[in-house]
Amino acid sequence: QSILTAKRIAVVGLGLSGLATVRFLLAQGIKPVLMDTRKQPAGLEQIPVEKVDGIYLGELDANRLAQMELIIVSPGLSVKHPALRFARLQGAKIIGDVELFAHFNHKPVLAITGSNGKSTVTMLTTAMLQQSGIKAVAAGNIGLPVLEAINHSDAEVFVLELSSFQLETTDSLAVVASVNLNISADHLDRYNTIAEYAAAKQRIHRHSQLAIYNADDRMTQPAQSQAGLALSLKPNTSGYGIVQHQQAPWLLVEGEPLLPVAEMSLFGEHNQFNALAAAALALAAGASRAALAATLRTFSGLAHRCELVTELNGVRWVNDSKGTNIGATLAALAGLRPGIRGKLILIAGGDAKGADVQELQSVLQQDVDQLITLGQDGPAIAALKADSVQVKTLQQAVSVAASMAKAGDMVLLSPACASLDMFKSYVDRGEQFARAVKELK
Ligand code: UMA
Ligand code: ADP
Repeated sequence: QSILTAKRIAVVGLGLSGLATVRFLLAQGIKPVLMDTRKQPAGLEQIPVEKVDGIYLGELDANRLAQMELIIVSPGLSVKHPALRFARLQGAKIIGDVELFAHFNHKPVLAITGSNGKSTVTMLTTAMLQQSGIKAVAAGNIGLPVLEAINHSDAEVFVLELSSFQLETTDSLAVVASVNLNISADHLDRYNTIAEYAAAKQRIHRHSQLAIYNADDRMTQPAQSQAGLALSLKPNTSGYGIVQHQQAPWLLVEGEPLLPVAEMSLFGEHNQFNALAAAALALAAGASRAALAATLRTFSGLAHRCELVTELNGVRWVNDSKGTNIGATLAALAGLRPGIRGKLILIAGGDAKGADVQELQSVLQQDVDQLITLGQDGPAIAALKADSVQVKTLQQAVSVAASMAKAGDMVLLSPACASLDMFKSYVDRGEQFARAVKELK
């Protein structure tokens, strides 16, 4: 019985995933009602108006929504929206695009969530499978909507990056293996408590043949007794970790040394953990060990994640614009600090999304030599460290940093905050940073 036999189907939210959902429904011969709370969502002109059952923009009409039997809601919109709550009470079923994907997909799926490291693990896993000759397609929160990916007819495995928002509206996604990498405070503007946020992420393990979790982070553990694999960089018995082998630390995978850590192109301890997670996922979907090692030797990471922009007069400028929450910035500092001879100058601030910035205090004291802040929550972060400098623009932050830095120092943009108070996206913020740095020459 197809979920799409529902009468009166609405798509709420017309961003990337909403538009892909509309195209998918049209191809199934469905005529959906479309809504978006924005007056002018960007992709509106792509919709064939005559093929849909009306487009309603602006404040959601609760009565109209309550007439629907099935509502496919975008991740950017909270299901706690009063109009959606009302519709549910009136009997509407509310799902997300990933749930619809789950109903129509027949290929193996690997699923990745966590507060930090999702995109890195998603791309690493995809690359390991491809290196093994398996056609893997990465989709979901990474950027390609799942209902667009489903059209890749030659895909053999889907590697899905899933946010807590996507998981909230997903019930029946069956996966070959799932991983929940870590939980740290994020998106507390959409969740009342960290427990509520963690519970959304835990849903990834619900129909998983292999639930992979972080042994050092209890909130990632699958709820019931389920085929689980615990990852840890500390000594453990899972067969995954770091071992001393031939007088050097090696990645241990399925109980056998795989590769010396020093031969990985990614740096930082958090990336050793990401490598173990990707290895476990890729093996579950049929990758070869040789391909795992080959990928880890060459994969040097994604843009805007601890990415070296340039080295100028002995000063390294590093773009970690994707450090959009406190956990990410803490990981970046822990990973980078040991490799810095001189001072670490940190540029941070933006929209903290309701997080308690106090959690940065001890690291700001111990690992950061000079702090420059900007954005909406810049003042709260600046207050955590003596002699910090507050600026208005990223360009100012770069020139202040340049005036302080000497050979051997590193300037790191890792905001611990979202970018939306000042930029279009974290990509925009990272690109503006790189441009300002290059103009220093
Ligand atoms: N919006 C409205 N009204 C609406 C619908 C959306 O104001 O009716 C706003 C949202 O609050 C948000 C923006 O529009 O600010 C986009 O929301 P959306 O749900 O339309 O997003 P999409 O364009 O469909 O993109 C989504 C994911 N975005 C979000 O979850 C916010 C993308 O993840 C994902 O790549 C894409 O689907 C494809 O699957 C981005 C993201 O920021 C990278 N994710 C968050 C994160 O990683 O922290 C969760
Ligand atoms: P996500 O897709 O979950 O936002 P990314 O792979 O894009 O994660 O990495 C974003 C940032 O998070 C990185 O620049 C790094 O600072 C931090 N990070 C990456 N992996 C981990 C990890 N396993 N644990 C903690 N922090 C991490």
